[in-house]
Amino acid sequence: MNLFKKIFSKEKKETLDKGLEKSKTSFFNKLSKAVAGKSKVDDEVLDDLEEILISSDVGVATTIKIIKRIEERVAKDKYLGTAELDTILREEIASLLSESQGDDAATFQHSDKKPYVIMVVGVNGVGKTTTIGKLAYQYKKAGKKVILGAADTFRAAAIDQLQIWADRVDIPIVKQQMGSDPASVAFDTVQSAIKQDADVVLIDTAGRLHNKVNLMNELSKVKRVMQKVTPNVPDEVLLVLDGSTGQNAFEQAKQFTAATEVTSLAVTKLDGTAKGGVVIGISDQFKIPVKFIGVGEGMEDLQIFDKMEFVDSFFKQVKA
Ligand SMILES: Nc1nc2c(ncn2[C@@H]2O[C@H](COP(=O)(O)OP(=O)(O)OP(=O)(O)O)[C@@H](O)[C@H]2O)c(=O)[nH]1
Ligand SMILES: [Mg+2]
Repeated sequence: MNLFKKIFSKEKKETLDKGLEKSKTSFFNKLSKAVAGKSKVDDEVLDDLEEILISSDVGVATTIKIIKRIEERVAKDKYLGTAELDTILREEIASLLSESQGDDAATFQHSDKKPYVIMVVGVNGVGKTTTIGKLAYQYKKAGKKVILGAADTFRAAAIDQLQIWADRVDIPIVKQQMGSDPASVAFDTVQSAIKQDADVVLIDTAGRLHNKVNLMNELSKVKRVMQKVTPNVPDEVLLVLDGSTGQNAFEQAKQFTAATEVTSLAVTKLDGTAKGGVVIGISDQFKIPVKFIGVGEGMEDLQIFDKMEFVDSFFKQVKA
């Protein structure tokens, strides 16, 4: 089932272009400085490019990969003009993303299994609750019946915030008091979804507990307890990462993927940051599909991550 492609397609290339503007401007400004007065891609240009990619938060490992590929092309073609560097970089980044994201990552596919349970995880402040709200809005718009589960019981404000999204999107929410057992909230939510024949369940979770081990244990427990209602849930564990934190986002991805099975990623706050390159590194390093990107705080500011569109937008000429 290709649910989101349809809704997201006519869309909002403009929002993406605008969101990536800072990342692009910063990247291409540095790049044009590096090649100023040079006609040929030589070792010095490659060194500069390496630095630029790293400072754009692409990450060291992915940067090395990209540089190596360009070196190979330089070696093969003997002469590579700096004028072509943009095009070549674009090709290499696009092929890197294709390798790591597969071909259908741009669609949000899931089976018609009911209810389809998505557990949303990530450290505090990355945009979990907001992403849930935006997703719920898209599902609702697509005619799906959605239920939210307020399994972040660590703070009262967290429950209130999810309630605000439920009201805004006009969908039901299952919640308990602050401090109650998150697993019990998740259990109730899935049970209620089955009773109401809902299509999609979105479970919000806490990003902050007394320590990391507690958090990971809690997430495992939430999963285990939901499975008492119906086997093989959650269908997705969506890890939300804050793109504006650059290298921290890498660290978080490392920790979460080590502790729990993450099936997809959402990278938020790509608007207004110069660290958009982080998406390239994260896709390449974790081999987990980046399904969504957040480009603003509003209900509509969530996009399917389309790797080609992303590259297009990134390399679209920035006005000087
Ligand atoms: N600019 C921008 N802001 C965002 C985006 N996504 C979320 N935010 C903002 O980031 C802040 C934190 O978002 P939340 O959704 O509360 O984050 P959370 O992960 O649920 O945080 P905790 O519940 O504290 O763990 C809010 O002010 C959001 O409006 C985005 O894509 N772009
Ligand atoms: Mg939250």
